[in-house]
Amino acid sequence: MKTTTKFLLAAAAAAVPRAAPPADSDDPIVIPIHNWSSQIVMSNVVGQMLEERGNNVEYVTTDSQAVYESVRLGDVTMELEVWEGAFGASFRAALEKGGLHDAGDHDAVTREDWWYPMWTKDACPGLPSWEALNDCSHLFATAETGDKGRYLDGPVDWLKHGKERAEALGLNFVVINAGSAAALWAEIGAAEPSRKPIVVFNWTPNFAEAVWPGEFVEFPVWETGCDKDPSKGPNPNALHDCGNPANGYLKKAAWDGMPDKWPGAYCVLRNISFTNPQIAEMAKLVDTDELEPEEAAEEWLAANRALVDPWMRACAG
Ligand code: TMO
Repeated sequence: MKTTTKFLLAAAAAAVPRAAPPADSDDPIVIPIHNWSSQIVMSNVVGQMLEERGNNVEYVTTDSQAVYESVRLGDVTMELEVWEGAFGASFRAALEKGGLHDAGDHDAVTREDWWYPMWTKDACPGLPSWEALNDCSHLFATAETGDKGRYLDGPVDWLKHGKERAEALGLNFVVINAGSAAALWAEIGAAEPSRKPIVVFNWTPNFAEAVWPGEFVEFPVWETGCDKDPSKGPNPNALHDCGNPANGYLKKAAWDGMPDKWPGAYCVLRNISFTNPQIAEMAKLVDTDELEPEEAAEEWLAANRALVDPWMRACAG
């Protein structure tokens, strides 16, 4: 009896390689999908990478601000595109409450702000200064905005403070929220034949920079706290009187429970770091080439195995 027990223990020990990392849970890793193309394609790229290594993956369409609360609570496992300009405030708020963490930066440097196609500058040569834009506001007037200029902002879930910025800086513009990213591209496309001056929300990295040369409006430089402390920015009595960061981060965020529950997938997530051109290409495959996001992700992955395979191999069990 004693010998048998010893033998069984030895056999069991031999069968389990000592250095094996704990296996990932079979529960689905929940990846959130939002309403701009690079994020949708990137989420599918990473989802496909995780499925290749045997993880179960589920996609959920969520609001791009509320998602930080969902990650914090573990209802969603990660966020692959935390843009500083649009989501920095929601990300910081969730970090403070606890439950989610910074899972590292992408190589990409981001900017999100008021933007114009280059022909607009021919009509308003003082650009890119915001004060020059304001002096030219009549060029942007429409039937809808009366004698004020029209600024087409992004969908409401991206940036909450466009109207506050216009007020804080005394901008002679009406801020209108687009219903979708597609409405922004339609606005630029419609203005192009007659080179009509327009100012719309845009960002980089994005496919748009390869299609329409343009520039961001230069607002008062972002200072940390400009959204919380009225003394920051040129208007001492107002919040949001700064531009968004001109060299913003693009981070990954993860639920605090992810490293224990899916250590292998978490290792891959940490290794992931995409560049501006790689992210612009993800958007282009959908917005210019009109692929479905899932196909775009397959195509992008096939063209970038040399980049992602080492990230995966480094986390193999
Ligand atoms: C959140 N976005 C990248 C569209 O500005």
